[in-house]
Amino acid sequence: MTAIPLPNPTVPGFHPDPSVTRAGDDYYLVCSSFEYLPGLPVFHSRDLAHWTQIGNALDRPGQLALAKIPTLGGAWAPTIRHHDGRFWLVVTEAMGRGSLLFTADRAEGPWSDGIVMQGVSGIDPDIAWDADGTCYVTYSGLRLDGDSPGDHLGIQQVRIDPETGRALEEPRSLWSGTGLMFPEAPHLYEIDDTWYLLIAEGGTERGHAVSIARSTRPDGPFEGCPANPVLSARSTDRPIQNTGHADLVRTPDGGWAMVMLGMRPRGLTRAFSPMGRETFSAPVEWVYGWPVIRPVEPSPPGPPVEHTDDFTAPSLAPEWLSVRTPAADWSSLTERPGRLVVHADGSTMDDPCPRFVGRRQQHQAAEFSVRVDCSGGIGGLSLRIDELHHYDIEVGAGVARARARVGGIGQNWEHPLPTTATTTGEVTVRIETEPLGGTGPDALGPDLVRLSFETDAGRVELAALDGRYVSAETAAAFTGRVVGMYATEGSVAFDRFRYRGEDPPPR
Ligand code: 6LW
Repeated sequence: MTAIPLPNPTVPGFHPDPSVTRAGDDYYLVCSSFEYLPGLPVFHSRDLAHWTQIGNALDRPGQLALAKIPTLGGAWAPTIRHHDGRFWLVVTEAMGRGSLLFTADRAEGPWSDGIVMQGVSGIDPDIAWDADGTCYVTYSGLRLDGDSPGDHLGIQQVRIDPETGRALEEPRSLWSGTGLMFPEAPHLYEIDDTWYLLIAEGGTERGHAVSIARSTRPDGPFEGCPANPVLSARSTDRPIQNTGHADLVRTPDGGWAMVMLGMRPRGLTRAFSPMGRETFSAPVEWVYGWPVIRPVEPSPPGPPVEHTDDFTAPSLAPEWLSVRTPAADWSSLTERPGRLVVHADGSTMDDPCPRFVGRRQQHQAAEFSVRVDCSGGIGGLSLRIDELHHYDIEVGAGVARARARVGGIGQNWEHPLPTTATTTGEVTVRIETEPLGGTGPDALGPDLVRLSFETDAGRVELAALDGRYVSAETAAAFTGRVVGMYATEGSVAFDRFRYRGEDPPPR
């Protein structure tokens, strides 16, 4: 078992379905990204504890076709592997073209344009090779399209030609867990001449679990571990819930570790997770040829984290995200040096392709602020789960406006802007999330979301809203909060973006 202290969360903020691979002394981790571009964030580490985002695997037009992808669809559950001197990445473009295969000489990229894996018709593809070089793709047989969407054929496997992505045979069914619903997230490993099949089952909600089986062959038959599920937080009061969708990796000190997704629900009944599914990790020890994983517990909260962006770099940092369309198509870092200029097309945050550039909320107590020059339009900051669940603070046309949209129901709060602000256009807008900790009826939600603006006449809070309605469970979202700048009219210039986050002690 590794002696490396693995912090939890390991990669905070909405980073679900993690997959990790080792290349020499370097580790690389990727996560799902759904309707966001650029797709599939890529992280690097040398110790599995400290991760730095080094880019996004799918950062060019054409690698992902998201423009018409419905909410919930998009880039689901990648697997990254290093094999034969190359990096390989398989992922499902859910509700789109299906399962895709990408390669790169370096994990930083550039990655290939991607090919559709003909004959792989499910989700959560894994890619593995045997000693002879035969390539196996193992996947969850969940049907998302075709004649009977929602049908589930269990864990499936085909041999493929890795150069063309084409299946070389009809799929076969493999061991599919202990009988819990939704066997998925398979990963295949050869460890000391034994083949292991790791899967998730129980569904990605509070019943999520990790189970494992082993065989002498990569195509089975597999024998399930007598201790399955080997990891789950179901029916416990642990602060970290939904643990599942795991991947195994050897650690620098010769031990083993597992990364997986989890959630940090809060509120009186611990029902709401503002940041959605995040990446966690745990040490693994092997007993009688089976992995033993201790329950995933949160690390003691660290000091506050601060990020600033003055938009002086030639391109946006990799953490910045847009929704379904690339930010480069309608924003500029050169028109007004030191500012991000966003050109509106009339879309708002209620639309599928808003002119929005955001980053993940990564701490339970978070503050986002940005200075807005609204002399040329209307824009501001939005805290977004999706187009039906978002809280916004915007300025322009002489007015500051807070907007709440929950399931399409909307409410606005308005306040005139001081004339100085209207002429200079310079207003700072702010979104703060304040975790609730009490036990009274006012603590049902996970936090309060405060929407305010500030001019030289002072700060005005327009609304303080219940955060449960912009949480993953309420929105039935696979993502989590993304907070960022948007424009709905004209052109709006942003600078002095500030993020400050910290986590209160776990409840
Ligand atoms: C992912 C699958 C899942 O492909 O959700 O609920 C999908 N389980 O493993 C998106 O995260």
